[in-house]
Amino acid sequence: MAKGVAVLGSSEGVAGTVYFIQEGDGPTTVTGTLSGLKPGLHGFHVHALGDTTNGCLSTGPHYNPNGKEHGAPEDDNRHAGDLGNINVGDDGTVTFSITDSQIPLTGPNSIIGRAVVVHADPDDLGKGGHELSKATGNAGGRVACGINLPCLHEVEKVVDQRKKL
Ligand SMILES: [Cu+2]
Ligand SMILES: [Zn+2]
Repeated sequence: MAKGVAVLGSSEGVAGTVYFIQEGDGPTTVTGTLSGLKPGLHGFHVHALGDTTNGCLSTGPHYNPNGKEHGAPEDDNRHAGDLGNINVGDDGTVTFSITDSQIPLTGPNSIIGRAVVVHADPDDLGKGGHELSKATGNAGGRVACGINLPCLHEVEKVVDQRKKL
């Protein structure tokens, strides 16, 4: 079993942790809890680069190893990193579970070391008719991000400590 964890932070008060688990060659399950978000839908993606040196901007575009267009998680023509939307409640928090077959944690297309990004606006899943729909889902700014790190024992301890801060 392969595991990853991303601790998400932002300058805008968004915080949370996202876990990734994959058994063998099966789909990857993504679970998480986030807080500090505006209620409603927010685009949720794996971006190509595990680089947050310039905040979420430096995480690059949606992870797209197969050269496809932006789409919905259930589409054939989608970026591997297209995980759709998360739906934030009136209290600004969301707990979610997503199962997806295009984001393995091992092998050449592994998303370990890549970034998870939450956007300000809903992802239109490529169908909004906006000039950005087929590239980004027109999901607006990047309000929080974190790097998906391999879930080793030492990493788990650091995550637990950061949660207590
Ligand atoms: Cu994104
Ligand atoms: Zn995309």
